[in-house]
Amino acid sequence: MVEVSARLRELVAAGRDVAVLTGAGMSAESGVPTFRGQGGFWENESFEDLATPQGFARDPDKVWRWYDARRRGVAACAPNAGHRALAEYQMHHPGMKVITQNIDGLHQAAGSRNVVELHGALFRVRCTRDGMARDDRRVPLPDIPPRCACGALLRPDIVWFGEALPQAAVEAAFGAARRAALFLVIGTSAVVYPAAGLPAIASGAGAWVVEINPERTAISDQADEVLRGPAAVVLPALLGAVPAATR
Ligand code: BJW
Repeated sequence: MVEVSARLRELVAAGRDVAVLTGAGMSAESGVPTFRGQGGFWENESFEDLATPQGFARDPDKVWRWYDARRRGVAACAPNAGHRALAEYQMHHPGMKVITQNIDGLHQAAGSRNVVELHGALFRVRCTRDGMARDDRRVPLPDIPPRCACGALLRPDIVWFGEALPQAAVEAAFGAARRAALFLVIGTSAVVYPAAGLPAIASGAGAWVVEINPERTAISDQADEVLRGPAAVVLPALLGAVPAATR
């Protein structure tokens, strides 16, 4: 049973200017590991080695072996009930904006449209010579490290620490946060910027900010409402209550 305020119920039913920001916890129940905390990637791995341009320059083989393993892991995962609830809600409210820090593509696999990917995509590669990106769903990769047809190294099309986020995605995300009447922050520890700044932008522009997370986070105190629980349980309960007339 998920207790929600009357205000939240009204905003969900109205479905106007709804935006969501998702993080690794969104995909936890699909079997994709999170980054921080128990069992998270950064518990046993060094992000400096695996998720920085310097780490890649030092040892592209090591970085690619890690990403190849993650590609294999995610390829075996499916969207969970939380992804599906968001996608279904968006079908009834096409203006809803899904902004994600996740690179796993599970929102799209569930049917969400126009997903704003702030940190790139796991199944996309980019040439280190000309910067051209393209989809690459081969699992496992036949060669590590993979090379472009031009002979240059390919890299994952993912935003590593210290790198700029894609400009179009940043503009779309900040625009949606400024316009939002309801802003859901789902499954993120909210410590990685600039994404972690979006709830404050939304709040400053008048949105009702709701955190959905089983644990307390860096933005819990800023949220207008907190729903403590896993995304795959809370989202169907919250968004499944769309009034019959709008279904
Ligand atoms: C559940 C659940 C369930 C569990 N249901 N919930 C301002 C202040 C301080 C520092 C900075 C700043 N601005 C920039 C920085 C530096 C840096 C940064 O933020 N560092 C901080 C860590 C201190 N930011 C950057 O470097 C960014 N770049 C940048 O700012 O560039 C500036 C620039 C401009 C112009 C030119 C050049 C540069 C880039 C950040 C890129 C982040 N990339 C990563 C890794 C990519 C590698 C990969 O994935 O392969 O993206 S880091 C990692 O963290 C990943 C994630 O997207 C990101 C966020 O993590 P997330 O999603 O929050 O996951 P967790 O694990 O932290 O949390 C999971 C949550 O789920 C928990 O709360 C659980 O409780 C919850 N949960 N089960 C719901 N079932």
